[in-house]
Order: sequence, then C-alpha cells, then structure tokens
Amino acid sequence: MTGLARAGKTAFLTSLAANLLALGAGQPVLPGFARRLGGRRVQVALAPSGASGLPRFDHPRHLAALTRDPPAWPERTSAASMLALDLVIGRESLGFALPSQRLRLELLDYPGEWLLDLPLLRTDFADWSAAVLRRLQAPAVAPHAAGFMAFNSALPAGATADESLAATGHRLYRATLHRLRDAGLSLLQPGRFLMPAPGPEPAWTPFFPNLGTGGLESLLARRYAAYVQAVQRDLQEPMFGNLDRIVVLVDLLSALHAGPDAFGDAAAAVSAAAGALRWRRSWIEAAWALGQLRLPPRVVSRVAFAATKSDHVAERQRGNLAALLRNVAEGGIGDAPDFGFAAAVPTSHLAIAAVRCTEDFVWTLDGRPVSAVRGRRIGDERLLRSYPGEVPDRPPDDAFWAHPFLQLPDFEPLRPPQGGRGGVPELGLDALLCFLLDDVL
Ligand SMILES: Nc1nc2c(ncn2[C@@H]2O[C@H](COP(=O)(O)OP(=O)(O)OP(=O)(O)O)[C@@H](O)[C@H]2O)c(=O)[nH]1
Ligand SMILES: [Mg+2]
Repeated sequence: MTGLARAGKTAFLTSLAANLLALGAGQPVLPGFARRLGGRRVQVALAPSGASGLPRFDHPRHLAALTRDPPAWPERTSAASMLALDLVIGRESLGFALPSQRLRLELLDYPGEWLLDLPLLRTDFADWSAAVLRRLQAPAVAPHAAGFMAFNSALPAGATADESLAATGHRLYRATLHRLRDAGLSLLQPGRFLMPAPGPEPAWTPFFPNLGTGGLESLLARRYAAYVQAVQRDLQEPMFGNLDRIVVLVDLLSALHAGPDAFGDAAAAVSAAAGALRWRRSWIEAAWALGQLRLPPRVVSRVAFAATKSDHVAERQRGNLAALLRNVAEGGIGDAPDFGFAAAVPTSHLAIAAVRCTEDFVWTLDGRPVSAVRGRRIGDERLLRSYPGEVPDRPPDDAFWAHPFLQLPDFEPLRPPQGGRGGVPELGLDALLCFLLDDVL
C-alpha cells in the first residue's frame, strides 16, 4: 500500500484493519465483501509481523485516536511499518470435510516517494538528467530551484570528478526537492533523497542531475547507476520486495484544489508510477535473473489505484473521480515495453474514503437541487454543508481552472460505532478488497 505524503495511508490501514476485525466479529460492515464471501464465515485476527524485522503498524493506537471524543486524525508517519492480519475463511457448506482457507494479509506502508523510483529502472543517467533539468525550468518549479540551477549551469561541461562539487550539488538538489514537496509537487526523483531507506546513507548517495561531459559527470552517472541497482535489489528483498499486489492511494481532490500546476504534477507522478507497474515481468527479465543465479523477481499480480477522501464529494461525483483517476493513470502509458513478452497486470481504479466524515444530502441551491455532503468541522458542533463543485472525469482544461474549485473543509471523522469494535465508517473499501483478493476468494 503506497501513496504520496498525506494521501491517507495511515487512515486506510487503520480503517481496513478495524473493518476486517469487525467483520470477523459478525458486525454488518464491508457489505460488498461480505456478499463476495457468499455466506462463508471469516475469522480475523491481528498477527505479529513475523520475521520481516519491520515495525508493526500500531493499529490499537491509531484506532484509539479515531474513537476519541472528539476524534483525532493520525499523526504524520515517517517510518515504514507492517500491518499483518490472519484470515480464516470457512468453506462453503457442501464441503464440510474441507479444511478452512487460511490467509495472511500483510500490508506494508511503502513510501510513495519510492514508487517514483520504479521508472528510473528503465532510464539512464543522461535521459534522467535531461528530463529533470527540463522540469526544473517550468514556471511553477523554477523559483524553488534557482539555487541548484545556478550552481549546475555554472559548472564547466568538462568539470573533473571532485567530491566537494558532487556534495555541494547534491545538497542543493536535495534542498530543492524538499522545497518542491512543500509546494505541493509530487514528481520528485530520486525518492530516497526525500524518504531515505533505513540505515546509514550509502557512500554513493551524493549525486544530482547533470549533463556535463567530464569526470564529474561520469562520477555522478556511476552513483546514479548504484542507486538504481539498490532500488532493483530492494524490490527482491524480503523487507520491501515480494510485493504481490499494490494499492496506490492518490489524493486527487487535494490536487484539484491546489490548482493546475500541482494537479499536472500529481498526474505526471501517477502516470509514471502506473507505467512502471503496468506490465508483468517479461520472460527475458526472468531468464536474466536466473542467468545471474538469482530467483526471478516476484511478479506484482494486481494493482488498485484508489482516489482517497472521496467523502468530500457526493455519491454522484465519485464515479467521475474514479474515471479521472483512470484517465490520469493511463495518460502517460505507451505500448508494451519492447523486450520480450509482457502482459498487462489486472488494474482497477476506484474512489474510496477510508474514514468517512460526511453524509450525502440534497441541497437546494438557487432553487435547484444539487447532491452535496455535510459533516462537522473539527472543533465545531454545527453541521457544515459542502458542495465543492463538479469533479471532472478527465484532466481538466483551462475553462475548469478559470473558476475556483472545491473547498475541502477539515471534517471530523464520523464516530465509529461501539468505540471501533463495530468498524470504521468508510466508502468503497469492500470493492477494493473484492478486487485485490478476487483470485484468492
Ligand atoms: N475526509 C476524509 N479525510 C481523510 C480521509 N483519510 C485521510 N483524510 C485526511 O487526510 C489526512 C492525512 O491522512 P493520513 O492517513 O495521515 O495520511 P498519510 O498518507 O498516512 O500521511 P503521512 O503519514 O503524513 O504521509 C488526515 O489527517 C485527514 O485530514 C478520508 O477518508 N476522508
Ligand atoms: Mg501516515
């Protein structure tokens, strides 16, 4: 499970666990998923995270915050963690002699910044540098990148391999990435400059995009190659590798709210990630791995893209939101990679709200009924009505941006029934589970 900062990852894991546990306790939650189980009983328990060495997702603490009075949202997360659930699914009545089906669901909170490293696996240093330097000149980006760009363009093309130049350029580039993230931009690479891997920083870390021709450029290119190798290696590590299915959480509504630059950038980030996740590994890649006496990398078998916080808009808009996400994710995708045989990974695009804050209602505005939502703002007893506008079903054009779009109030979560034991009010988690686990079920 991955998503950029503030996409709603912690809320998602908390709600998913609470609702599955409630389902196991016989509560009427996740109706679509319960239907898919077709009357089979399911037992659910939190499992220890096993031998992975990753810290365990602190579900009780996050759930307690949501069920406080008034409810509180989770704090920002900075470290990866693992949520593990054991499911025991009974067999249908015919097969009374059959053993139950046991399933261990392990959900890794995978930093979204790292997802944006996947496209680097197919990009060499020169192409990457050219693309980044072009982006840093875009009007919305340039003011944040001035220091690094001034340094980089003052370097002579044939600059020699000098450690202090590499370190200075790296420091300036990294500071630029942080500023861009603070400004709401998302397509920021390499991801580990923003979200470092656990442990000490490797010696090859200090690099930055550069189009020179001398010794400095080749030093930076070698470090970039080492970075890409580390990304590749980690994908096969038990800790961050072995990802079997991926859920990508995207906060498209906030991107729409933030304006055309932030939206365009978020769209580019989603489509870059989607492009990297789209194809099952080809037989050539598998053969190459065996040739290196390594097991071929595990294949990601399903990818779900979910637009989060969709309780900010009324039900009629949520279909548009899912369609917008599909259009954005498929935007930058070309044909199958030109090596070997590759098949597309089953992919779904949904609109969800892991922690629902609002209810739908019909609001009469200027004498006309519109579908709106209402909820309480944090620290306010009154119900606030909200009609943020029409959600476009494809990347919006200039006419859309001409009218200010979407207020997104900070709503308070709806109170979870029975202090959380009755689940957490949500939208669309059942459809997401049905898609992710379809083959297993
Ligand atoms: N209305 C609504 N708001 C949500 C929902 N999920 C998350 N939010 C809002 O989004 C904020 C961020 O959610 P988190 O779950 O903390 O996001 P995160 O991806 O874990 O964030 P980081 O750990 O900082 O990267 C919350 O504080 C809420 O304000 C949702 O389902 N509905
Ligand atoms: Mg978090």
